[in-house]
Amino acid sequence: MKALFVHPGPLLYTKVFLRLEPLGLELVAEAARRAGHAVKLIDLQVEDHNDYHRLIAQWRPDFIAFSCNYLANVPEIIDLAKETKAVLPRSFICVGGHSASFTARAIIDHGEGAIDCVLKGEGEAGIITLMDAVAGDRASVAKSPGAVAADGEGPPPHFIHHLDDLRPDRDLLRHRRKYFIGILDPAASIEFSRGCPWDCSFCSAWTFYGRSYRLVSPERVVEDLMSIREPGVFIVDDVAFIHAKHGFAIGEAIARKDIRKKYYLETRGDVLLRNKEVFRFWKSIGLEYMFLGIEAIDEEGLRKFRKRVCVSKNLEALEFARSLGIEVAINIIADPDWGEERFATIREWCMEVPEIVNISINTPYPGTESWVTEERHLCTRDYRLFDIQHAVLPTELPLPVFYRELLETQRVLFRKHFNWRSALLAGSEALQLLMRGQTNFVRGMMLYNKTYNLEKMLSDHTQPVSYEIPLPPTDGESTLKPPARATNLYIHAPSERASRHIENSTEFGDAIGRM
Ligand code: B12
Ligand code: SF4
Repeated sequence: MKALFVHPGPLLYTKVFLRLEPLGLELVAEAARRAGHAVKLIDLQVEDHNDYHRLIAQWRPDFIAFSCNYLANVPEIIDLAKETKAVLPRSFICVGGHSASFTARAIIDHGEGAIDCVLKGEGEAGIITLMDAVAGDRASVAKSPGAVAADGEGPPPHFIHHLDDLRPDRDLLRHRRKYFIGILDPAASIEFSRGCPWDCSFCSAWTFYGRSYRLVSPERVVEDLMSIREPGVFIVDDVAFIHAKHGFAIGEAIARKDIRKKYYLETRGDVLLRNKEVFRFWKSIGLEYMFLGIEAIDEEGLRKFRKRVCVSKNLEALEFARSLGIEVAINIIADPDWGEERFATIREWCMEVPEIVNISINTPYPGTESWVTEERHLCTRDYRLFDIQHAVLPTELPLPVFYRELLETQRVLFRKHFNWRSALLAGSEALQLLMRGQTNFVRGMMLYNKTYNLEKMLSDHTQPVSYEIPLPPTDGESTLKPPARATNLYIHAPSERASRHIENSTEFGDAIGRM
């Protein structure tokens, strides 16, 4: 079959701070290619809908697969599927990815016949069986593992056998120089591990992968890295280097091969403190930027999110990262019940720390525990607003005042960051980027005010809504109180505690862990 894999358009962040290669889709596409299908990939973060329609008209694929990691992309994907079905009525259209897995039935319903199937879970595992069913007996589609179709649902999705078996088809991308993260421009993405053994209430990484945590071997990582041409590398792992041994083994293999890259990764404060030597070593081989999900600066907030880490540990982690000379970005979650005073306190705190601070808004997501435990009612069901930059729960302050405070806080932080960047621009790195023809980073910075703008944020709430996110369940499940295990949220079934590869000291060892 001729199979087209499609990544939807840009998100708010993507326009300013980063735009990453669609690694998950490259992996799924490569699995299909290896099974003998002709494969193409289009990324609408860097191409537009006209390019998509032109490709559809010229190549006339039999199988079109959309990647839907983010809820905010759901309406775009549904409209594209409908437009495609109108011109290629015999094509088979499927949607997969993180968010699609948690909203599968709703996506089929919104599609009104245009979407033949949602494939839940890890795409590499399910795509071949699904494509075999499509090429052979379409009536058996609904029996494929992970498949949800109008006429039924298959058994739960399988895990792939081993992460080392996977290869992303990096050559499928037509505009590789368009991917960047901050000053790492251009940047490629790579995976060292998959899944997360923690269970924060606002996050769906653990419910998607059944709280499993699997590793790619150092040999395989190095092989993949050697095929990457970009000087910058974004490590996509939810929590990098949970296991010191694994982190060292990869780092040493990289040093032996003398691979020189600049890296960006995300991790937790407690992991950073527990594995200091690993991060120190990684600094010596090119680790330049790190993202720490701090989320709250008070114990109550951390407890609410079930981060299983305390404020003092997070602050100690920041100290340590600073001492290594790594540039750190952190995230703080603003709650819709915040008032002006709370924003002012956060602004003050953020100005005191040298880190780049990102502020997101507490947003319950399908697949997270907060989705079923949140007692406040959603004030919008527009998928496009579920991007943690818009308030989907009622705000205590009038909405325009809440956004004014939020944007003011973000702007203060951006200016703090941008001043520093401006200095760079005048002299060194950014200028070098421009001279090499890499304009992503500089262009992103220039789009900041246009993207993060009060009028625009407010008008986003008044747009006509074609598709509404389904409401959280009300039949008993919604009475779950943390730390109750929301077992029926899982996409991949959870495995035994022993297979989660996490040390007791991390999970249960401190005061927060027992709460
Ligand atoms: C990079 C990234 C981003 C980037 C995206 C940049 C870009 N597009 O250029 C940025 C920073 C913008 C971002 C933002 C957000 N992200 Co994010 N992000 C990631 C991250 C770190 C890596 C994604 C990745 O490449 N993964 C590796 C590949 C291999 O996995 P994958 O893409 O999921 O693909 C697999 C499956 O999903 C599936 N699949 C994917 N596509 C398809 C297609 C088909 C047809 C099929 C069958 C299967 C399939 O198969 C793939 C292979 O197994 C993940 C964490 C992670 N480790 O996955 C979080 C993650 C996806 N993000 C998440 C979240 C919550 C967000 C945010 C809401 C806030 C936040 N906490 O960061 C925002 C808001 C986005 C929005 N506006 O809606 C969640 C889940 C999203 C959700 N729907 O619940 C994740 C899992 C992180 C987490 N632990 O919370 N994110
Ligand atoms: S540690 Fe990070 S990835 Fe893991 S559950 Fe918590 S927020 Fe999600």
